[in-house]
Amino acid sequence: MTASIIQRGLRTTAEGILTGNDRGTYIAPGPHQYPGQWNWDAALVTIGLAHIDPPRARHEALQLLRGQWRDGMVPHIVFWDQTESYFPGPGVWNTEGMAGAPTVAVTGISQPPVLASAIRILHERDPDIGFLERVVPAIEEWHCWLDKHRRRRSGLVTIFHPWESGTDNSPRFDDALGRAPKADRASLSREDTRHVPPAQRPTTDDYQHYLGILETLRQSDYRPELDAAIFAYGDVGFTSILARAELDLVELWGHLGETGAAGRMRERSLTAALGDAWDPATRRFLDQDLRTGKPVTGSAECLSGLLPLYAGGSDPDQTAEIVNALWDPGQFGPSEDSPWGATSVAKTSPLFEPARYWRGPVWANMNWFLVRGLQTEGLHEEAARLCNHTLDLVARNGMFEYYHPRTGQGMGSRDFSWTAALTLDLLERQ
Ligand code: 2M8
Repeated sequence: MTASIIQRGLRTTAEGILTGNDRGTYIAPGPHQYPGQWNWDAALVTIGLAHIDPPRARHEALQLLRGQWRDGMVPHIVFWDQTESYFPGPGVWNTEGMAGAPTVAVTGISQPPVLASAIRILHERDPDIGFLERVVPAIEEWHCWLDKHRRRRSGLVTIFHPWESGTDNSPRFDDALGRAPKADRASLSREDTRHVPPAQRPTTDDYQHYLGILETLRQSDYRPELDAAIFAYGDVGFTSILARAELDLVELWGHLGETGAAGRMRERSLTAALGDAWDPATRRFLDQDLRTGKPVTGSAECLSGLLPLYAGGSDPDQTAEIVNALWDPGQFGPSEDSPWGATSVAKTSPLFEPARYWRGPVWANMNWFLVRGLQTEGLHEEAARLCNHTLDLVARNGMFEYYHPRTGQGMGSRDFSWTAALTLDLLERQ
């Protein structure tokens, strides 16, 4: 088959998936399992829709912002369907009536802020000043909230729950999670393992901790002080995504005739925090556990530690190190017995599990962030290589939530929205 026929096929499939997952009020992450609008999923979907249906893309972004809390926080899930077929659903989060909560049911925590970057891509495809006037001030409020409430002095952005990272059961959280309270096993009514084999999902023990943290957060209406949060984790991945989003927000303010000076200052401070997170011994950017006050050495083995490349926050030496790790067959890169990358955990790590969720499988969104980072650094050949590698994986195996690095087999949810959306974007970046 010629390349153009394959590309056309990918485009048609991706469009079909986004249409199929469209619930009207929002686009679900997949056909089953995730009945709600997830924060960074919605932003990534907006990027895909920018190429095929800009008005629908604008709708998706506006809907996500309808879930914004009065203090500026944009939640990790907006439960448009009020369903309990997801655990933990709106009845567990129970935000209704809390001070500052939106009228729609939502969660009390956030997720990586990709939205400004998505809207910049959308605006480049299909400018709409009226839309920017609605969304840019709202995103500014969200970024201000993160700056004010989730940063200790000039440190990394602090997350209060592994779910805020988007890379939920990444092994870098194991120690901090292990110290967190545990909910009763009987209080779990997991729905995820009805859809996906348990071996591909977080363990019951993980879920007990997830719920334990949620219960503690709920006691303070999800707004504990930084020093009181039971799980307080400085996240290089989240910080990198925010740093990039700040730059994109400044650009968007420019279209509205404003300087966006505050965003530029925040971006400088975030990039400086990333610089401080560089560890010369492991030659990696390391997360920081605020409860122990120590860097998390295990984060050196996780792909999110390469995201300063996406932020433009690495110097030439660090960039070379990241690119090397990305392709190194012993680390995150393709190898003879494991031809698909980038793995979410380094293959040499004792914690690498090729089929378990964020502990080894390949994810299209992580590859997309890295493609964007390589492009920004002017490493166009490397960017094209990773872009084509990702499209090849998707073309051979379908648009899944994540992929087995040895076989390329799709796992988790089939017909996954962000994989479809980012395929559309990657096709434009080839
Ligand atoms: C996964 O997270 C949710 C909890 O938020 C879950 O496992 O139930 C993660 O992959 C997250 O990054 C993603 O946004 C969400 C929906 O796709 O699923």
